[in-house]
Amino acid sequence: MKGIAEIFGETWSTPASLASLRKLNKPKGVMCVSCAWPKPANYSAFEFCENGAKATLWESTSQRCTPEFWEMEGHRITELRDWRDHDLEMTGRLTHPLRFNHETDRYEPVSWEEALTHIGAVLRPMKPDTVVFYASGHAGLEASYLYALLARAFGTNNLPQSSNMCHETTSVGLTKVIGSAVGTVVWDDLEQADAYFFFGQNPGTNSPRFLHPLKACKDRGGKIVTFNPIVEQGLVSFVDPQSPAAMLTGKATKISDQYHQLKAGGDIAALLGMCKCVVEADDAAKAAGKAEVIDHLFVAKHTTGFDAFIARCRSASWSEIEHESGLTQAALRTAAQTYIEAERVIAVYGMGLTQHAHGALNIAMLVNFLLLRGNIGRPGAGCCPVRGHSNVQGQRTVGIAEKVHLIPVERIRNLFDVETPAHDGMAIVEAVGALIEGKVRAFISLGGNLVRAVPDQQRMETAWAAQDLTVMISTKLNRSHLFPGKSAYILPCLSRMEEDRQEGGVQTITTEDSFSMINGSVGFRKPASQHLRSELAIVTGIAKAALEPSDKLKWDEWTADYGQVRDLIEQTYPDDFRDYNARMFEAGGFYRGNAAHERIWKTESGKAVFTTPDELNSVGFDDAPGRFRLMTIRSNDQFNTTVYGYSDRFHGIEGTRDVVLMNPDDMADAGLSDGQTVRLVTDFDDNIDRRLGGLTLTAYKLPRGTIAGYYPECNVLVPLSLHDTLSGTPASKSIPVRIEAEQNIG
Ligand SMILES: Nc1nc2c(c(=O)[nH]1)N[C@H]1C(S)=C(S)[C@@H](COP(=O)(O)OP(=O)(O)OC[C@H]3O[C@@H](n4cnc5c(=O)[nH]c(N)nc54)[C@H](O)[C@@H]3O)O[C@H]1N2
Ligand SMILES: Nc1nc2c(c(=O)[nH]1)N[C@H]1C(S)=C(S)[C@@H](COP(=O)(O)OP(=O)(O)OC[C@H]3O[C@@H](n4cnc5c(=O)[nH]c(N)nc54)[C@H](O)[C@@H]3O)O[C@H]1N2
Ligand SMILES: [Mo]
Repeated sequence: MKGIAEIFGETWSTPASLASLRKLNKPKGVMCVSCAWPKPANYSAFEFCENGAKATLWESTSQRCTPEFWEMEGHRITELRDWRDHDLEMTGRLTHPLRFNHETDRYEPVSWEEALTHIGAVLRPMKPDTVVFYASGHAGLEASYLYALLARAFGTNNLPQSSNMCHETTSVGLTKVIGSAVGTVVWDDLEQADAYFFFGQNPGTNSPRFLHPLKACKDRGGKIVTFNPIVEQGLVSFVDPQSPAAMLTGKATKISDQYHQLKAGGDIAALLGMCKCVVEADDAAKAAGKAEVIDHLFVAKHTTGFDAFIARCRSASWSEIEHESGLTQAALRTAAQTYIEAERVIAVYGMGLTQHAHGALNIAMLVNFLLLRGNIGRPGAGCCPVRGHSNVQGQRTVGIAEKVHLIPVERIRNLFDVETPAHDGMAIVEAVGALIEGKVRAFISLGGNLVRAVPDQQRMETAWAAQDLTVMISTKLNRSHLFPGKSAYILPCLSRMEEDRQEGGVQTITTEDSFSMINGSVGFRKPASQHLRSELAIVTGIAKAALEPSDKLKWDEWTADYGQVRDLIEQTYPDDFRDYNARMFEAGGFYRGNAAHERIWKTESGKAVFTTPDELNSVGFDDAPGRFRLMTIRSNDQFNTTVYGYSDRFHGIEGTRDVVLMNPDDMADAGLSDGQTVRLVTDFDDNIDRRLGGLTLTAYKLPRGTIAGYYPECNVLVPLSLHDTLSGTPASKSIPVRIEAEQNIG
């Protein structure tokens, strides 16, 4: 455990914190509070990564944000708005329910009863569709199911989720082409793949336990090919912390055999180039009487749109492919050759594909690439979107969704006498738009930090504070708390590591990972404060205060025994959750199943779809002199808006996050220099001024025309209306910006 001590300082690695870490991601243990990477059935002694450990220990901090914090000098909320995200976090765990007092400009402690009764009283007379029930992907399946039920019983489908800013492109885009809202691979596939192709996903920082199966792939002679504008250290090499030999010698395994630094938004062209090579190779094989390269049997039986797509591959010119991708024909030919030589290929993707104006087209192109050689729905092959929050996928599975067609309306009616509203609710972009127009009057947030995570943050802050009611169910202080509505509450909840004791005893909660596996999780630590409530208890508390009583809505019984909620989930989704209570502690979790994995395509045509691209890049705006494509990136020292610190060691940036990374040749052409202070100005034609100054220009190995800055600091620059056209996911990886020099002070 030397590594952990080095990372956190000796004080962190107490026996108690080590005991916590040992329980991570094991049956009857606790499911990591960090990301949604799956848990293997054959787990090792320490089934966690540096970041999981960090998130876990962070939650177990001894710092407390008590009511006294709000009484201190300089702690009015208008003053706290000048604090950095990191400093807000460092105040520690919230200990008491709080209500905002506009006269003193501070939060004050309030009893649970008073808080819930008042929240109910404000909600009751409101028009249901003026209220939004947001969820960030932390809360377990039980609390999430009841939260969705609460919203529908209240009369709205306004149930947006953090995935609207994240993998909504997958939910919508992947469903369109293969009929599955989630990835098709399972753990066994990882162990059989001959090659991995990575597009815009960064396992070293965001899902580090993935590095183990990647190393195993390399150990058995497999290949890894990466497409990413930035050289991400985790995709270059890996020292296995679980191998004593590797740790002692520092011997690293090389991860990527090829690393292609394409332009931000260049994936459609890169994939088209590789598909063009596959088509050519297939033609050549046919002419030479050799085995075919395209899996024609599969294509004929399982797909539509092949002919049109192939025609587009043939007609695409190399000059347009090279121009749009920023890669050479030779590089793409090498990558395609690796693809052709591998029998079983897994394509992995993340925010680098989803967060673009044509993100869904990115995903459709990735599927085209896989379909050509039948790489979906057979062992060792498939499509692997890597999810973010630990239960983000599961919350969708159990009803946190704004679209009615995703909801088993009849079962909900039969079980609860609750009539799901017939019209769709709002996803994030629509909800924020409505908020800015003043049409949303109340926001309930089950976790998250929406004000900081959304585009157009400045407009959002003003609009958020103009609401009649804001309710944040949170573990720690964040920027969203600093823009209280007319009535505003912070309701502090247990973290997953903590013991959740209800009338019926200690409760288990469940989560779903990126591979659709359901796992039980039992918290065991002493709660950070005796005033905390579980997320489920807070949800049922609001429900009881805001809704008419009904025999069928047994909020108290459900709170006493979460097993009853699992029974209801099973009755609502019988295909997914068979024998739920009995199976939730199976090693590695139980599989919810996935039709596309069995080559059953739940698309309109009943087939997997080849999509002919009508765009060659995913950015949705034209290049122009002085206009750059800004990617907003993560450091390994943050979890979304939670900034642990200022050491981004994988990118080599220390001590600050106020930087713009830029190719040195671009800098020279623009008359700028390394170390200079600049401001970014969004170059988007909607007459809204968006700018961010005080950034240090930093020379970095990036493709020309592509620059990078940190999320969430750069969110003021993202236009709300620039999002994936199909799914509404904000285009956080290609924002059109200009760079202006600022006067250097001193
Ligand atoms: N430590 C840590 N872990 C996390 C999180 C965290 O913040 N910190 N966040 C969690 C959440 S909610 C999520 S959704 C996931 C996010 O995990 P990822 O999906 O990995 O998301 P990002 O790091 O935002 O971006 C991934 C990569 O896309 C690349 N990229 C940017 N633009 C393009 C492009 O146009 N094409 C290609 N091919 N690549 C591009 C970036 O350089 C980056 O390496 O991680 C989860 N895990
Ligand atoms: N520019 C730009 N914007 C982005 C992105 C990007 O790459 N670039 N990424 C997007 C993505 S992928 C996502 S998922 C969103 C994230 O958006 P959100 O999910 O809204 O934000 P988080 O930062 O994950 O939320 C952190 C807060 O959640 C609370 N919290 C933590 N743990 C728990 C818990 O167990 N229970 C409860 N109730 N609360 C808890 C804490 O108060 C903490 O401050 O941001 C999106 N925004
Ligand atoms: Mo995410």
